[in-house]
Amino acid sequence: MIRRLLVDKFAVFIVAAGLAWLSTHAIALEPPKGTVILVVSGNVGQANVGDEAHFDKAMLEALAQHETITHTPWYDGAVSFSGPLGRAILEAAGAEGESIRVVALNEYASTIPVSDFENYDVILAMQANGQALRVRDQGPLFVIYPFDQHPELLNEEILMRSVWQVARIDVE
Ligand SMILES: Nc1nc2c(c(=O)[nH]1)N[C@H]1C(S)=C(S)[C@@H](COP(=O)(O)O)O[C@H]1N2
Ligand SMILES: [Mo]
Repeated sequence: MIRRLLVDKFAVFIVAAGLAWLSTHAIALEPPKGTVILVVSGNVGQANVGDEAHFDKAMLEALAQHETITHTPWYDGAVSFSGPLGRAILEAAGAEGESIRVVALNEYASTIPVSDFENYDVILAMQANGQALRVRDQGPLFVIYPFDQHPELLNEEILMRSVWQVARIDVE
């Protein structure tokens, strides 16, 4: 009887330890199968290619998609942008840092405090009005802040962080 009780207690302990481990360790990031469109480097805990976290389109689409309907300096009228939240990408990469360096295909780069992604629903838009953003329309990824929802964001500092044709993120 005592022995049975101890075995049960041990089983409960193992399950609890397992749950505690899961809650602090994200599911491992699978290696990309398709063309890589985003490389997250620097302080990443979920590297899947060397010491970097590489994402193909399907991997970014597998993250929860967020829609932001807003006016921007780049389009006429309000546009519906959609894509993963910046903080979801950082979480998937296991990123740990205060700021990120967001680098575009043409090497334009801008530093974004990670707090922006915590304070606002900033997305890396993959679509505008339901159409995939091609490189010629500022894709494949465009950092979009929710300007209409937070008019205080419409300033030069945030516009500089609105990097289009994003290719890499370095976690600093
Ligand atoms: N890829 C890329 N994104 C970029 C830039 C750039 O040159 N390349 N310029 C930034 C700056 S400095 C600003 S103010 C805004 C607006 O640029 P625009 O006035 O040329 O549209 O986009 C930002 N995003
Ligand atoms: Mo700018």
